[in-house]
Amino acid sequence: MARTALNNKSVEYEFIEERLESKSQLLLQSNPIYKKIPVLIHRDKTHSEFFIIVQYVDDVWSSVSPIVPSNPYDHAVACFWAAAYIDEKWYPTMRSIRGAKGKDDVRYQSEE
Ligand SMILES: N[C@@H](CCC(=O)N[C@@H](CS)C(=O)NCC(=O)O)C(=O)O
Repeated sequence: MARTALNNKSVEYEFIEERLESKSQLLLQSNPIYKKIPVLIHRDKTHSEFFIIVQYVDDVWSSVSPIVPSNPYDHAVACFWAAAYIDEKWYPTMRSIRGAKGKDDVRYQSEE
């Protein structure tokens, strides 16, 4: 889903698959607190947590296809639903699918 933000902005990036059963050194170094994906590496700085990445992408490429509302109330509502939906629904669902299928997961690295 963080990838959708980059695609929405037509940002070119390198997409790196991550095997969550044996996390790479790059992931562990990039997100030492949570050790989770997604992670965005941009200009040698790392960003983690889906909605923080989306907001960062929206801020950096602000002139293209805005994602997060600028109106403070609408912004707060978007943050509320992003947190509630993504953390409580999306990731648990992805975890159960991954558990069922033994699938890999991913992280992204912007090329800009
Ligand atoms: N709160 C995080 C949740 C990220 C998350 O749960 N990622 C899962 C992939 S679906 C993960 O990396 N799981 C590996 C693990 O829990 O060790 C976010 O918003 O990005």
